[in-house]
Amino acid sequence: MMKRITTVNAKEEIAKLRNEQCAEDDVFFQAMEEVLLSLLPLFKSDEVYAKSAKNAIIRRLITPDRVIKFKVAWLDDKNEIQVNTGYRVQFNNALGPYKGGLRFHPTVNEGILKFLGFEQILKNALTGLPIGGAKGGSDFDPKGKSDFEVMKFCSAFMKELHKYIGPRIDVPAGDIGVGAREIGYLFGQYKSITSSFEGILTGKPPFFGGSQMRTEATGYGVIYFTRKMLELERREDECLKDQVCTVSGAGNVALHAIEKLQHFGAIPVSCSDSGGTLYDSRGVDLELLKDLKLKKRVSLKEYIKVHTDAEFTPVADYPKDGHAVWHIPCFAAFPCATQNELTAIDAKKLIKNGCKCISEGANMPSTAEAVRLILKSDIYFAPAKAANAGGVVVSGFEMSQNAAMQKWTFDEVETKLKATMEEICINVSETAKEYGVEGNYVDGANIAGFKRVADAMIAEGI
Ligand code: NDP
Ligand code: 2IT
Repeated sequence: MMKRITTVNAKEEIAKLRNEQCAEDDVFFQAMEEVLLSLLPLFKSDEVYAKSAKNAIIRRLITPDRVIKFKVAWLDDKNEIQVNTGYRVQFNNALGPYKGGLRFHPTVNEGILKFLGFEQILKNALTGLPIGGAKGGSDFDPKGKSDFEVMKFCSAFMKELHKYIGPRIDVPAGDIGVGAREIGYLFGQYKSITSSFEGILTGKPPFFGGSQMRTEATGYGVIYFTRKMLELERREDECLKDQVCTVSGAGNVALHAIEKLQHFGAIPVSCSDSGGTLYDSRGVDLELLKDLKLKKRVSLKEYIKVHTDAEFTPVADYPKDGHAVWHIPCFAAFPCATQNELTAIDAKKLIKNGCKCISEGANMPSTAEAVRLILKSDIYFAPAKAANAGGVVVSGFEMSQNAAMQKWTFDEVETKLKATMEEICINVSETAKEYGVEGNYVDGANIAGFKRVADAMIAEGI
């Protein structure tokens, strides 16, 4: 008789892997466990996927194709040699070239990149575009480094990475600590090593073939997704207008989510960085935030020197096991900083304060326990791999433009982004309904993404 994947053997699969791996992999297991548990309704009802045990789809999906780890030696401004570790996790290319961002942050290790690469496979599958899943980066900390040091680090990083990437092989992009500046330096070094001007990265500045609105894409996409979800689930059109919203993070995703919220008449009142949380009850001053965080690259604390009524809560004063930003009453909450930044304590507070909607801009910002609590409440919950797909969607558009030697206008890209985010939302909602978990966008996103990748993996054999 055919072996069916049941709750027991999905969990066995996780336990087996847990034994083989190190503690660094905690976040990877968190991401995997959520997906495997979401897939149970699919395994129960669909014969093709029940056969996935035979095809070893799960085992193949959770094992990266390869993990590339390399030394990055670079010269700082004092002419001293610094050494960091670089990585590229090429996870799965069943649907297209490996695709996913690069993260430069001191916390980066193989486990974090495996979690991000794994999530990226399913996210990219949800976009409907021909892209596989990958992630990379380094434990290099761009904070406090001069422009010149960042350039030298990027050059040293690309000296090794260039061997493994290509427009049809693997196309990295940005993530935490990697924005247009870093992508420019990385592109320049690739070009200088290979003499080839090609689309090996996305998020490039426009003169290197970068797409219009890639910078804004993730943040804008989150808001388009949220509006569609609220329209489908609450049957309300102007659902965000005049509503108080809380946002965490103060980087690329957070600031553009704030921008789009303001565009739709919502009142984003917060943001946060690694130093603490800013609360401005009248609505945040986005121009000032962009100046402080994107141009001057200083702490959010500087904001209250200009707006003296606003409040800044340093991390040291956060509630135990919680984050100040989620304790501000709101209609909708948008975690846009980093993984596990919304805990069970925070979820309870959001529920108690009458929050109606949570949309994840960051990757896996809610802990597993927080997600369980939120799904049991009446909050509409948009999981990261669906809600924050806008960035990689426009990356996919950039790859199309590069391949065709074309340039699309800002409006063209935004129209296509909005349509794609709405399609993803409808697909996730309908998949959840089809598998008997109506309204559960976590299961809907995991099942819809998995089906697309699994179909390709079964079709290609081993
Ligand atoms: P940025 O580097 O532009 O901004 C990150 C922000 O989060 C900064 O404000 C930073 O604070 C804060 N932050 C980072 N790490 C921590 C931490 N450990 N504790 C507290 N605060 C932290 O990154 P992005 O905005 O690009 O990325 C934010 C999230 O969105 C990440 O989860 C990323 O994976 C995800 N994402 C990004 C996409 C993109 O296109 N860029 C696409 C899809 C998802 P500080 O300013 O002090 O450093
Ligand atoms: O997490 C993500 O989706 C990203 N950092 C963007 C990836 C990409 O290739 O644009």
